[in-house]
Amino acid sequence: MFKNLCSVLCGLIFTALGSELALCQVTIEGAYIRQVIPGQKATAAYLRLRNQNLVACRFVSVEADIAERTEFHSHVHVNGMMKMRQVKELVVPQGEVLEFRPGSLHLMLFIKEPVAIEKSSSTITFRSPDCGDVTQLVSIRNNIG
Ligand SMILES: [Cu+2]
Repeated sequence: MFKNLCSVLCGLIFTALGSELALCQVTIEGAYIRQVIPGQKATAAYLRLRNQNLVACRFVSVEADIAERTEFHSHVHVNGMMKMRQVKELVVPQGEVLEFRPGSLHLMLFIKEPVAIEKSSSTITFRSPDCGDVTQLVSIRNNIG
């Protein structure tokens, strides 16, 4: 219902102005970055990406303030072992939510030291050639499993 209304509204706005407005974009929900443990070079971030755009959105890269490099990672089982594997790009179908959570798909932040240990938050930016950039300030939390 909401999805349909959103599509109609966006359609009207696109037609009227020929440009993209703040409505019906991709949003980041429930995001947090796991606190960096001193001595470690990387940490993970978890969130939900909700696509309220009119089209499927393909994300080709992601960046974080506190990281030199940020990657999409998935967990896979190889010979009974849990391993992380880089995922080059992700697609969120129109109207759907992609979840990044512990033990599954996640963002891997290869951190800048000592910045990452001192800060309590970092911006995270997803880049999509179809849907533009999606940026949010995300807090860094401790004591999360
Ligand atoms: Cu990882």
